[in-house]
Amino acid sequence: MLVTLDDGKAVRIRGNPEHPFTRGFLCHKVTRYLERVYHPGRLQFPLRRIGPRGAGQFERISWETALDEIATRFQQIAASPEGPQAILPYSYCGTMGRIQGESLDRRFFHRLGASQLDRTICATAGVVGYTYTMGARIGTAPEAFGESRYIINWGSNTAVTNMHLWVHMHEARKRGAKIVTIDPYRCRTAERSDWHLMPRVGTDAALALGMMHVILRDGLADEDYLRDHTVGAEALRERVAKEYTLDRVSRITGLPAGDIERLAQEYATQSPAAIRVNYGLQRHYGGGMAIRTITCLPAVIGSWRHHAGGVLLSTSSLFPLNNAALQRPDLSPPGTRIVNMNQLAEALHGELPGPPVKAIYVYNSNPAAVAPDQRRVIAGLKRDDLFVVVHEQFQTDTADYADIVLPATTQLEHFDLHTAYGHHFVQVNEPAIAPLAEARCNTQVFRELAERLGFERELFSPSDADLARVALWETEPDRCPELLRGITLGRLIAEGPVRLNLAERFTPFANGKFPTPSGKCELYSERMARAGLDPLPTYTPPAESMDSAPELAARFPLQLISPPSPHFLNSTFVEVDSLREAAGAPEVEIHPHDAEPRGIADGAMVAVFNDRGRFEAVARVGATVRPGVTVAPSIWWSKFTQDRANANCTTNTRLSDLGGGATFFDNLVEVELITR
Ligand SMILES: Nc1nc2c(c(=O)[nH]1)N[C@H]1C(S)=C(S)[C@@H](COP(=O)(O)OP(=O)(O)OC[C@H]3O[C@@H](n4cnc5c(=O)[nH]c(N)nc54)[C@H](O)[C@@H]3O)O[C@H]1N2
Ligand SMILES: Nc1nc2c(c(=O)[nH]1)N[C@H]1C(S)=C(S)[C@@H](COP(=O)(O)OP(=O)(O)OC[C@H]3O[C@@H](n4cnc5c(=O)[nH]c(N)nc54)[C@H](O)[C@@H]3O)O[C@H]1N2
Ligand SMILES: [Mo]
Repeated sequence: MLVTLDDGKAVRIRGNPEHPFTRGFLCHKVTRYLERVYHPGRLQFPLRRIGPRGAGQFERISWETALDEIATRFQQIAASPEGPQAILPYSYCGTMGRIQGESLDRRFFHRLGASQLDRTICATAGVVGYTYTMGARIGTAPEAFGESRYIINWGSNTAVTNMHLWVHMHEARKRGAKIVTIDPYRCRTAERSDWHLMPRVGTDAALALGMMHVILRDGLADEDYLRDHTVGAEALRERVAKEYTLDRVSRITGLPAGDIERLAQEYATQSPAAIRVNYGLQRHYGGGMAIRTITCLPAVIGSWRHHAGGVLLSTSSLFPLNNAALQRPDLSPPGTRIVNMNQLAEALHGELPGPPVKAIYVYNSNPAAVAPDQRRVIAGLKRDDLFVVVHEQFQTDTADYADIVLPATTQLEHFDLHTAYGHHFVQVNEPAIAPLAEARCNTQVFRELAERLGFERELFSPSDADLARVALWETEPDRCPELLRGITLGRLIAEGPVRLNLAERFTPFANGKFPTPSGKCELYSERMARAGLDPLPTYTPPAESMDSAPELAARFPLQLISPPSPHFLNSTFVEVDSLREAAGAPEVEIHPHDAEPRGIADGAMVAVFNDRGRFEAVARVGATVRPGVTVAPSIWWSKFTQDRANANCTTNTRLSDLGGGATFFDNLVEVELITR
C-alpha cells in the first residue's frame, strides 16, 4: 500500500501499481482502511472494567497500571498450584504480519510456560490433507492461472476472497479459458463463472472420486505420469471403478450423472487445467480428506506437467522464515498443554485435560464473534474467576468481556514483515504515521510485560527490525534456505516487494519429485495407513447432514453455511460504517422450496437456530442456494445486530477429520418466521 501524508496525517491510501502481483489493486474493504485508522471508535487508552463483565463499562487507566496489573495477575497464576498453563494466549489473523503476528508474543508465552494455542480455526484440515498427498503445500503459481485453459474454483469464492487471483482467471477467460465453480451457493464467483455446479454440502471428495472414475474409465488419464510419479495408481483405479460409480456419486452429491461426466471429461481434455481449491469445503467434518482427495486429480491427468496446470491451496509454506529463532518454541517446557483454538468453549469451561484456564490474553482476534459455539464461549468469558486481557484496535464483542483492554496500532502505525498465502513476494511494512493516541503495537506490549516478569533482556530487547532480520536468516546466513537467499531487510526496504528465489515459470512437479517420503504423489499414503486412516482417497461424509444424522436433520433440516461477507474481512471492518451499511443487515439466503412451507417471504425477519443457539436475520428468498442449504454472510459483530447474536451461535466445536480444523459449515439448523 502507498500512503500519502499531509502534515503527518494519512490522507490517501492506494495499492502500489509496481507490485508485480497486486498491480495496485486494493480490495473493496482495504480501500477504506483510512476509515478504520481514523475511526472515532478507535481504542485510545488502556481501560479497566468497572461494571459487571460484558456490560461494557470501563475507566481509563495508564499503561503503567495496566501492564503492572497484567504482570501481577500472570505471576500469581504462574505461582499457584494450577501453574502457568492456566494462562491461555488467543490470537489469529488480525494482522498476518510475521512480527506483529507471531514473534515476541510466541517467545513471551513460551518463556512464561503458558498453554500453547493450536491455531486451527482456518486452514489446518487442508494443510494436513494436502500434505499427505503432496508432501508440502506447494502448488500452482497464482499468476499461472492467467494461462490456464480450464479453471475450477472449488469451494473458493475467488472473486471476493482472493480478487488478485480472480484478475488472472479473468485474463485466462479473455484468452478463451472456461471458468467453473463448484459451490452449493451461488456466490459472486459462481455468478461470474461459465459453469456453476451446486453439489450437496460436504460431498466434494465424492465428486472428485467420481471424476476420477470417468477419467480412468474413458482412458483420459495421463498413464505415463501415473506410472512415473505416483504411488498407488492401481489401488485407486480399482477403488473408483468399484466404489465410486456415476450412480453412487450422483446420489451422494445430488448432481446429475451427466454433469459429473462432462466435468471430468472437460477437465481431463482442456489442457492446461488448474484447480483453485480453498477453504469453503474444508469447514466440514470430512474437509481434510476432501482436500487430500481433490489434490490427487492433477496427478491423474498429468496437469502438473504444465506451468498453468495443477492445484493451488496456499503459497504460505514456500516462505521458510527462521521461525525457530524468531519464536523460540524451545523455551516452552516439554509436555506443555496444547489447546485447539476451535475448542475455546471447552477450554473456558474446564472441559479439556490440564489445569483450568484462569487467564486469557486475546490479541489479533475477536473470538466472541468468530469462534464456534458462541453462547458457550461468551458464558466462559463471563466467568468471575477468569482474568481477560484484550489487545485491540476497537471495542469488539470480545473486548466487552475484558478486565483490561489495551489499545493497538494499525498497519499504518507499526513495522512488519509480510509473507503471503496467495503470492510469492516477501515485503516489509514501514510505518507511515505515528501511533494514534496511546496505541502500542503487539511486540511493544510483550517487551514491557517481559520486563515486568523479569524475563531475559536479550530475548525481548531486539527491535522489530532486528526481529525481521532474524526471520530472514541474517543472523544465521549459512543456514538460509535457497528460496530466501539474498532477501534481506535492507533490500526489502530499498526495493519493495521481492519475489522468492523461484523459477520464473514455476512448475513444481513437472518431473514429479514430490516432497513426500516416496518422492511421488501419494495416491496411496503409507503415512495415512500408519495413522489408522484410509490410505486411499475417500469420501468422508459431513457430521451433520440428512444422511449422516437423520434424527438431528428431522429437527434441523437445513444446512447453514456462514462464509465471509464481501464487505467484511472476517469480523474486521464491521466497525466501518460505510462497509456495514453496504452489507445492510444480517441476512440468510434460503431457497423458495424451503421458504414457502415455512411462510417465509423475501425480506421477512427469521430466526435461525439449533440446540446450540439462535440468531436473527433478514430472509433473502431465491435460487442462490441449493434446496436444503441456507447461507448467512458473516461475520457480524453481535453488538451491531438486533438480537446481539451472529451465525456462530449455531456453529459447533467438532473438529475436522484431519488437522483439528474448524467445521463451521457442517451445521444443521432450522429457520422460522419471527411473528411479532
Ligand atoms: N461462522 C464463521 N466463523 C468463522 C469463519 C467463517 O467463515 N464463518 N471464518 C474463520 C476464519 S477463516 C478465520 S481466519 C477466523 C478469523 O478470526 P480472527 O483472526 O479473530 O479475525 P478477525 O475477525 O478479523 O479479528 C481480528 C481482530 O484483530 C484486530 N487486530 C488487527 N490488527 C491488530 C494488531 O496489530 N494488534 C492487535 N492486538 N489486534 C489487531 C482487529 O481489530 C480484529 O478485531 O474466523 C473464523 N470464523
Ligand atoms: N472479502 C474477504 N476476503 C477474504 C476474507 C474475508 O473475510 N473477506 N477472509 C480471508 C480468509 S481468513 C480466508 S480463510 C479466505 C476464505 O476464502 P474462501 O476459501 O473463498 O472461503 P469461503 O468464502 O468461506 O468459502 C468459499 C465458498 O465455499 C463454499 N462452500 C461451503 N461449503 C462447501 C462445500 O461443502 N463444498 C463446496 N464445494 N463449497 C462449499 C461457500 O459457499 C463459499 O462460497 O478468504 C480470505 N479473504
Ligand atoms: Mo481464514
